[in-house]
This record gives sequence, C-alpha cells and structure tokens, in this order.
Amino acid sequence: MSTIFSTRLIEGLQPWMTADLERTSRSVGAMGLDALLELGEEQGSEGEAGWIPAWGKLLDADLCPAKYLPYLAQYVGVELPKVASEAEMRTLIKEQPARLRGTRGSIETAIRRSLAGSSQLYNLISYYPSFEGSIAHWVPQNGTVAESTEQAKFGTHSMKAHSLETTGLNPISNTTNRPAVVAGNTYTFTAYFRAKTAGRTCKVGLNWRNASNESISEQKGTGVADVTTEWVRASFTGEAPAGATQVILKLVVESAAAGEEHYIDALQLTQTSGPVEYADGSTTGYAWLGTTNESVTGKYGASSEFEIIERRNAANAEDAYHFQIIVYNESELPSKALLEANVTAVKPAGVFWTLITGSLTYAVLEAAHATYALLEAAHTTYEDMEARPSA
Ligand SMILES: [Ca+2]
Repeated sequence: MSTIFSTRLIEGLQPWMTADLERTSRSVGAMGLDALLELGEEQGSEGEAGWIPAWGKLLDADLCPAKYLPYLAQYVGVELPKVASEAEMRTLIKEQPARLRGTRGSIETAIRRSLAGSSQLYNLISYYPSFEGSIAHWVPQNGTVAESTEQAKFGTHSMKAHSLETTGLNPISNTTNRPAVVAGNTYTFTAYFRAKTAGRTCKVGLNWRNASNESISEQKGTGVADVTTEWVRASFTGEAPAGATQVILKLVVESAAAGEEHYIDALQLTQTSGPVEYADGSTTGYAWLGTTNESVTGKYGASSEFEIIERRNAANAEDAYHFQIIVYNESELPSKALLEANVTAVKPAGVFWTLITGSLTYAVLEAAHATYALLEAAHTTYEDMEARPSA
C-alpha cells in the first residue's frame, strides 16, 4: 500500500483534516499514485543548481526511471529493441533520434555501435576452413576424402573422410594449405568431428615446418570420441618452435575400420592459448581478408575505421543509390585500397547499399539496431539526404 503519496496528501490538507478525510486520503494513496509523485514532483527550486521541474525526470534520458524509457523513446521516434539493456536504451534515445534518420551521422553511429571488441587477425586457416566449396589441398592418407553436404557444423558442407584400411584415418593439409606461423607464438588448432556410423578417438595436431617446408616437429592434442548424434571438437595448443614459419594441419581418426566414414568441419587456427569460438570470413562480424574462402579471417572491432560512400547506380540512375560501407583498419586489416579492389558485389535493384567483403554486409546489417537504422536510412531518398544537415 502506498504511504508516501497519502502521507504527503494528509500533510497538505492538514488545516481541513478530519478522520474521514484522512481515511479518504489514504485510499487515494493506495491507488498507486507514488509513480505519479515520482515523475511529477519538482525537485529543488527554479534558478538553482540541480533543479528538476515537474515531469522533468520523465523527459530526461539520464534521469527517467528505466521502466518509462520506452515511453520517452517515442518522443524522439526511437523504437527500443526489447533485448536492449537499460544503458543501451538511454544511449539509443540520446544518439539515434529520428530527426537524424537518414543522415550520414546516424548511419555512422549505427555502424560504430555494431563494431565491438578489437580488430584482429582471427582464423589463420587460409583455404576453405569450413569446406564450403572445396576440399582441395587435403591429402587423405589411408582413405579418401570428399566434400559432403550430408552433415555440416557450420555452413552447408563438411569433409567426409572414408577409411580404406583398418589403421585409422589421418588426412593432412598440404600444398597451398599450410597456414603461416611465427616461432615463439602460441597457437590453437581446432576441428569438429562427427561419426557416420561408429565413434572413434579423434585428434588434431600440427606439423611445424620451416620455410623450406621441412618438418621440425609434430604435436597432437588430446583425443575426443566422436559420436553420430552431434559434433565434437578436438583441439591442440602449442608454441611454434624455433625456425617454424608454417604448419601442416593434421586430422586423426584412430582405428577407423575399412569402409568407415567420419565428417570433419570448421577448422580453426588462432593465435590463442586455448580454443575460441569458431569463425571464418562468412561469420557475422568477421571478414575474409582476401578472396572468399581462400584467405585468412579478420575480425572487425571498435578500432576499425570505416567510410561511407554514396554512389549512384549507373543502371538505374534516377532513383537508386547505394551506400558502400568500407570498414578497415590500416594497421591490422587490409588497406582501404585492397578492400576497394575487392568490390565485387552485384547490386540488386532497389537495394540502397552494398558493403564490400560480403560477410561484413551481415556484420552491419544483422546487428539489430544497425539494421533498423540502415533500413530507415535506406528509405530516405538521396535528395533528402543531401538536403539534411549532416550530424
Ligand atoms: Ca562447413
């Protein structure tokens, strides 16, 4: 039962207070009018520091009680995502008001918000780490390997290894699929395994090689048993020995019987002291740093620089414009020139933006609020954008 409002009411009515009026005042307070008091009451005095006028809290993005933020957001035309935290809601109200919709500044704010963490090289496997289109440069050893769409941990493809002998399977990468390493750095290699019929002990390992492709040493991680019902991840962590400049990736299925098959997917080599979440250039927030599927993966972060280029679609010059958003970081990711050289995206009619390096398209567009902001921006005509002040 509310007592704050009723207590204040009784105090305010003191000169006329009777037992009946007091009972009435307490019933009015019991109606839950504390919330009204919380928002409607003036604090301090006008002209003095810290003064908050009546209803001032409700319309202040910093002072407004959390439960009323969606209400306040309506005043500036912002739709708050249901998953937003209180801090995110306050930020969105302050940074993304509708009057800035369609402006370059608003798009920049949305992109900035979607770029989190630090920019870094991530998955160092440079040739089809998820087997999405090729299993080239894999030497089967004791069996055969084939691209398969029967199972996939990531994407739609995996590598299916078929044993021809009873000594197990151990495909290794070779030729152009020897990721570069630096002696003294610690690396973690991981892969997912899945049995087609029978579970076996699976391991991953690295064969450290020098610049002449001579073997220096070889190490494997702990075995994990693969099963037919889900993917299991095997990992190995080790320090690159002196002289090592590259590695051959080794996948091992121990004691596989002749005719037995196992699926392998989502290979990852990272410069980390343990396994980290799988990502390649097709994963949201990451990018191929060269040709799709045939280059290492970089992760975009808050320190990435970006640039928005507005460009008229030559095929439909009157009414279609594109935003190209190029994200790059001069020190850690490819140069702007290299990224621009990779602009290959086909621009479908009616789409107002293209982002180079396909994965980044989704990095930005799928970030919940960025999607909203960009879609809203896309609805604004180019002429309108030019007429608006940049913010
Ligand atoms: Ca895959």
